[in-house]
Amino acid sequence: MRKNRFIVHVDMDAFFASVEQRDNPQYRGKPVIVGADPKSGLGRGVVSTCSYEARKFGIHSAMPISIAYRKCPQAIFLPVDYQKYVQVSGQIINIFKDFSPVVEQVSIDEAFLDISDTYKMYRFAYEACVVIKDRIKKEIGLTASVGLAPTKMTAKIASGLEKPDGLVEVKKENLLDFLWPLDVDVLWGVGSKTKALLNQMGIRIIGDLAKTGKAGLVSAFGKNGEWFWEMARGIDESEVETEREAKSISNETTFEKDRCNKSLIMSELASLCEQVSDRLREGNFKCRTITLKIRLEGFQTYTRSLTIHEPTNFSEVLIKTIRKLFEDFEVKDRKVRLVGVKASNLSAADEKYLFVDKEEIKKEKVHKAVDRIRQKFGSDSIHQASAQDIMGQR
Ligand code: TTP
Ligand code: MG
Repeated sequence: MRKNRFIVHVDMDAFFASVEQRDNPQYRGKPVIVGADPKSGLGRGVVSTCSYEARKFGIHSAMPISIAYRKCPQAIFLPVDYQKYVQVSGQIINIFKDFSPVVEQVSIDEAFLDISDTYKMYRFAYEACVVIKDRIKKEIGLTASVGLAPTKMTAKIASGLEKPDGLVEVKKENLLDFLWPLDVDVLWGVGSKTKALLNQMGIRIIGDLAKTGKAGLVSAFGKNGEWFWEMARGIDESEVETEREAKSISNETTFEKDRCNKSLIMSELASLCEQVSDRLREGNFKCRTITLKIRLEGFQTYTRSLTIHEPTNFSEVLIKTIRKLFEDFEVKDRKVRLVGVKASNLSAADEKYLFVDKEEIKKEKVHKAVDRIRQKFGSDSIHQASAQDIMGQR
């Protein structure tokens, strides 16, 4: 029989805002909002996060900054100091590595640890979690919320239950009692559409799912249906992945004013393609799927994707694909508020593909040379001639 698993999920509390409160004692105990410049209520862009004091005013991540300003004009508004938070994140990950070599960083402030083989020096896995929290508090000066459970998904749910500064353990023998009363939308893969469908089928809590036949769930939701059925029985074999690969690379821009001039929008998209292409090459990736994101005035957001045959990290291929997606998207007379470009379906750039012709190899060399020039003289010093050509074809 498989040994007991002890999976830990750690999620820092109000991460960006807590770092700012740590570094500026005068902000402690006050509503702090990290994100776009509110410009006295006229600002564009969104809230990245806010302190728990600000949450009492109904403010949350991804809320337009203008609305946050309206709800709490007296709050302390701060810009995102991403570099600082990345550095703090690295220090926290180093602490985790003292507890287990099996650490999976999920985002800037979140990680899974598998402590099944290493917790014994603390006697109990729960005790190891207490020490993890203590060390983060003493050495980093921040609070974290921790979930401990036999499966990854349950550990993640548990860490969110008693935020901030929470610690929740779900024991193997209590797993189903813990899961069954919870709303189905806590499950990975259940978004608002799936939730509505499940509700139509009379399934509201995980316990309802457990009573539903596997075949019915699979016919309604395909592979996900199988996963829902397993989850409802506490079956989740997913492992903590030590070397998690980047799943996608994306860049986006919110315009200062909503735009309807198509050539200006396309020019911004071309520049985003260049940024994504740079980041792909920096990470030694190629992508096959390219996604255009458009947010119109009024906040309706659309995405359109194309998967190409040959993996690429060339900006001109990204631009050509995005251009096609943009032309096929009917903006009509509507104004555009935000555009984004995402590269996914990633593979290692070094992977050798059959039938790569000499022309491709030559292009690769040109791109590498352009990268070197950009590194030396700055990113605006040189643009792909072909990127300009594509722009010029309008
Ligand atoms: P979260 O862990 O989702 O949020 P949080 O740490 O601020 O608060 P909580 O106590 O609820 O965990 O995200 C971590 C950081 O990622 C957050 O501090 C800021 C950033 N972030 C954004 O920039 N935009 C977003 O929409 C979200 C959700 C997070
Ligand atoms: Mg967090």
